[in-house]
Amino acid sequence: MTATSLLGQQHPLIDRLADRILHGWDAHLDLEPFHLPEDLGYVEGRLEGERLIIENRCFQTPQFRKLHLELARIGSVLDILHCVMFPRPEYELPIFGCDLVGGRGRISAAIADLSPVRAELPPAYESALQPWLARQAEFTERRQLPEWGTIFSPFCLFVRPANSEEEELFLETTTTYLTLHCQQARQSDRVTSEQAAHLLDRQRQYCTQQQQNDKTRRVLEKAFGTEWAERYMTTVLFDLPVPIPATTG
Ligand code: BLA
Repeated sequence: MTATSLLGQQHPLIDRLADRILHGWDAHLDLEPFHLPEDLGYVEGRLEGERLIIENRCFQTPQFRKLHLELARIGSVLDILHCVMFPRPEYELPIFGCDLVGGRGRISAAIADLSPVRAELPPAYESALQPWLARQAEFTERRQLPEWGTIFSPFCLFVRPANSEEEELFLETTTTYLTLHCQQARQSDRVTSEQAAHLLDRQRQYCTQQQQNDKTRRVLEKAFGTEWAERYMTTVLFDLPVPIPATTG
């Protein structure tokens, strides 16, 4: 990593989750590079006099078209971790996503989910996640999902952690989701091209709804302008997957 890397430089919960994600991917998956548009891997802008830095790490694997970890920092004001694991539509896998937003020593939004691409998550996920769902009651401040949040599963964890115990529980829950998902992905079989077309639609819906997150958009617009924010949200954060070639499945 370069000397300017944000890794290990952000809020401790962000540092630790980033570390878990990168190690989890490396330990469980066969990573290949994924190339972002040249100018969007590392980006700097200015927001209200503060320097905004965005740093992206991207990979692909046999089961995932794009594994994306983004770290962002706005001066000393805002620290962000964003992560999505987009499956290839030929595999019936949920979409792992998480977002941590913090400022001035406090995480205000911590969200993690395995979002279904069918009506429900596969039974292996449901049974593994159930005990963690029960533990969500331990958080003092659970947050309400916005309107576009219908893409998330009933296991979605969305909180404002109140103390270090709650930060720890968020970290453990999210790491469990991630590890389970990597293990399930490795065992999953390809589906027919008809099923893949349906999964592709669901993934498009996920991206379209995430693109409606005004809070993310506003931060990017303020620092880089409307057009840039639109391009970034639709090509880097939530790009719509391209249709599957007729030869597969
Ligand atoms: C919320 N996301 C936010 C907030 C900010 C960002 C500033 C408001 C924090 C708060 O309400 O306390 C900003 N997030 C960013 C930026 C990037 C980012 C700038 O990732 C990237 C450059 N968002 C995701 C993913 C999920 C997600 C993958 O990127 C979920 C899997 C969720 N973020 C999410 C949700 C909210 C949020 C649900 C709350 C939105 C709301 O309350 O309206």
